[in-house]
Amino acid sequence: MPRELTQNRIQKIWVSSKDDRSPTRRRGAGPHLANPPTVIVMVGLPARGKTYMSKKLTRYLNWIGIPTKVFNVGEYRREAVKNYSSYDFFKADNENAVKIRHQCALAALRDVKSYLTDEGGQMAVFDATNTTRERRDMILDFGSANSFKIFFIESVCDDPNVIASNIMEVKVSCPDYQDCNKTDAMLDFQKRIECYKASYQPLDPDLYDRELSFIKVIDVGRRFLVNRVRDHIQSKIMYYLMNIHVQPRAIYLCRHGESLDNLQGRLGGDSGLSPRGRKFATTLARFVEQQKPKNLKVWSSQLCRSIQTAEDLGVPYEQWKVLNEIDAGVCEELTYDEMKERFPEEFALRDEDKYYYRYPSGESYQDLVQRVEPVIMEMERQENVLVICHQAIMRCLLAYFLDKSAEEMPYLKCPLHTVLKLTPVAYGCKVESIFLNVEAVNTHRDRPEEVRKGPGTLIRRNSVTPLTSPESNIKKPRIEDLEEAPMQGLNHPPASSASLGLCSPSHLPLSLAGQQWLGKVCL
Ligand code: ADP
Ligand code: FDP
Ligand code: F6P
Repeated sequence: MPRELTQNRIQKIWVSSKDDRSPTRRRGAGPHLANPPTVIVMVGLPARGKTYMSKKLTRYLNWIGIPTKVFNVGEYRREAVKNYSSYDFFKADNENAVKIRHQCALAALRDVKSYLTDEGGQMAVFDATNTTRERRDMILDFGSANSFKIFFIESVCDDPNVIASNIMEVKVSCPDYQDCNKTDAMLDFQKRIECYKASYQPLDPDLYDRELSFIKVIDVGRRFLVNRVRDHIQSKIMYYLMNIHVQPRAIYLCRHGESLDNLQGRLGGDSGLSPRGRKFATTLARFVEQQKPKNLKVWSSQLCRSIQTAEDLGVPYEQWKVLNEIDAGVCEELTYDEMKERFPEEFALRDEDKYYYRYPSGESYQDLVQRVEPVIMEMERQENVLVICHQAIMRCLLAYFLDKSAEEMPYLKCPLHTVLKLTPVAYGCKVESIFLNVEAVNTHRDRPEEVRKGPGTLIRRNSVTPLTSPESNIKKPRIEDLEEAPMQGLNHPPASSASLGLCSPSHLPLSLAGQQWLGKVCL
């Protein structure tokens, strides 16, 4: 008997009547992946951009709807050993430190396992050096024991200038060097790298690692080596990594000038600019002249108000249909009040779950993310870009750059006549909001108070890392309880130690070459 189908009221998707649950209560609620969860394992010497790529990739995967989290073993190590004093800690013959580092890796893997099995995660990024075969074999065993796919990303770069500038940009100001001047921090970090080099075994595509799935990013993306990419998401990751770059640049986002429909509070439509909207267009042209971004690429949508705004810049620009505003379907050209009156149920449903809500015969924010993904990919490839778009589209783009969750995205504030200038810095983006001093109507409608107070149905989708989360319920100083019985898939002793799975903090010394162990027994 064919199962009866009903239409899900929020997303307007046909589902079996037994399964008419809110999209937010379904695991992930992103693209339907039939795949088992994947652990992305970073590989490479320190200061090779592993954390940079981990965070950026995680932000992208979350944004496309795949719940992903980074597990940075450095944070676990800093949690375990509070007072870092020198590179001695990373020497291969510092046996106790070797044990601690192994314990930290196990603690992080344990959190990876909980995230992927109990917390709805789909991808976990295991961000450590993972420079030895022994470590990688342990991770592969962990993957097999838990039925997780393992995908390695190795960064290989030997250009001393790149390494020095990476250390300067992020390492000298990291917590390890908080009481240290930059020159000493630089020297210590370089010696730390030498410690790792002594035992580094790069992934070997010809022999030892030929069956593994991996991508090697060589010389900051100048070349790539791709081995046994096995599924859709792995190839998406590969494509993404091939498009990103680290050149300094600015991304300018703004909406078209105020339109005639904006003046009346009408959704969508294709009206032209109001007189104030025209003034904004000329002011934007002056703003661009003052900023003088080199080789600026200008993109607009294919709607009249956005094209009129771009035309006034007097520079070549590209029109993208995918940048057109959200399609409000049967509600196009209504005001919010008219929509509430004519389609009260739809109006309430949108407030209930604005990210997933799809207008009848129209689109949702979730649809927009799929639609603008090629724009994001192209923005990653470009250097200076100005995108003239629309309220909902700008929110989607902004959510990607600022790592905002699905819950926050549809309520991000993107006022008319205001340019947001995004400048990539270290692991994120600096944002400047520049109002161009031309008055405009306010088109922002907040989530009503009564809905906000109701039970939170939306899933979190942003990429917090366990030990750096501002939320205390996510922070877990996990290193303290390492004497617990090792969990399945994590009880593999390193070749050099008979039973590391059983090594509890009580087996560790009170102090290591200049460091202080802050595990339970030593406090
Ligand atoms: P790691 O995690 O390997 O110790 P980080 O990610 O902390 O290194 O280093 C950040 C720096 O790496 C940034 O300055 C960034 O510009 C740079 N970077 C990003 N991608 C790469 C890459 N593929 N190769 C080398 N450096 C990179
Ligand atoms: P990070 O620079 O990101 O802090 O420097 C290497 C390092 O990462 C150390 O902090 C950290 O202890 C280590 O990597 C974790 O990786 P391994 O367990 O592979 O050494
Ligand atoms: O009101 C301007 C506008 O760009 C409309 O065209 C569009 O439907 C709306 O904003 C999107 O914003 P929201 O998702 O908050 O309704």
